[in-house]
Amino acid sequence: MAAKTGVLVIGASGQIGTELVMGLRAIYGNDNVIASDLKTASTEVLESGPFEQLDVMDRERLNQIVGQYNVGQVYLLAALLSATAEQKVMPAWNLNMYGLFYVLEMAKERIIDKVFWPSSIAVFGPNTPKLNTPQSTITEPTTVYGISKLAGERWCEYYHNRYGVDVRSLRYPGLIGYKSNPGGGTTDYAVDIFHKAVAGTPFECFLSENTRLPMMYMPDAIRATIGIMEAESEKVLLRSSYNISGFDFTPAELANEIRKHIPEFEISYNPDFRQEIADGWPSSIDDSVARQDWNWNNEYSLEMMTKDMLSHLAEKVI
Ligand code: NAD
Ligand code: AKB
Repeated sequence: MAAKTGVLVIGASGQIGTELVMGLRAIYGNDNVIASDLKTASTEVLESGPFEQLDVMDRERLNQIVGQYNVGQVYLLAALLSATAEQKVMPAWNLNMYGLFYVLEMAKERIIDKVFWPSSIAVFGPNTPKLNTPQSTITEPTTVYGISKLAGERWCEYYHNRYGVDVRSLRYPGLIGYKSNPGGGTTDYAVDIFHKAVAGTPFECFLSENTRLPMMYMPDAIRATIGIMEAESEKVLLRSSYNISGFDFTPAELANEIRKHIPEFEISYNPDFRQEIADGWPSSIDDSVARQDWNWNNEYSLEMMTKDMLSHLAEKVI
């Protein structure tokens, strides 16, 4: 049988997908990486390779695309994130769980070979140790998003142990990138703040000034994602999900970092319902298990990320 050369990204028009598709195309070739989403993709994604409109809940269409492109690997990014999920509880649960089941079932049936599915720091909750949160610790999430991610982790491990499914997963912290806007999370402020800073507009933050959260710059997140998928199977010892970490900061610290480049930048604080979500999450993450098992290493610091974000966004404004 011919090798399955297709790589399908589901949810490719979102914050991560927009950048992951381009990273995968650089490795596997433009024609082999199929972007798919409910909504259309960025110009860069549309112009560089195939795009298919897909609702992951439509199993027939999913099967058809997988067959048509001889898909071996699926990156499943479609989900409702923490803030949106609190407004749309059942739709979030259904998408976040059934999307995963449909893809895991295809892997169980050996229609596809390998699955990437992202978890989140949202699997932790208010009873979890907040500082340097370890890989294995209390996971008692209090949001529908966190509950769906924790259940997803358990199902990934179950499908691996019971059916030999090659599924790999990372608990992403809040991700920051300049190529696309975030899609309804609690960490979104850390992207929005840069757009306001570059536009010369004051920023009103929906989290309080001292809310410390773990974050990561998108290039590191893309490297980690492709890194765990490329790692030898024997090295991926955890088939639930790995902690990964970049850096952590509070809104006030991020504003100060931005002021090193834009001294007149102004920030004010008006916490809303997302504050409670953030208060239940860790402040920093211990990712030593990922470092040990498959050699994960982050590259970007808060300082490097801030400089890079501002220079790329300034180019867009010009
Ligand atoms: P996003 O909201 O920006 O993108 C999700 C994409 O999925 C959107 O383009 C949306 O149109 C698409 N989508 C929604 N419903 C769909 C459906 N039924 N069928 C097909 N596509 C559908 O999210 P993101 O930030 O890119 O996150 C991707 C994944 O990573 C999610 O599972 C999320 O939980 C996880 N994650 C993200 C972060 C982060 O900071 N961005 C952190 C932790 C985990
Ligand atoms: C969110 O805020 O919902 C996401 C996440 C950390 O999972 N960015």
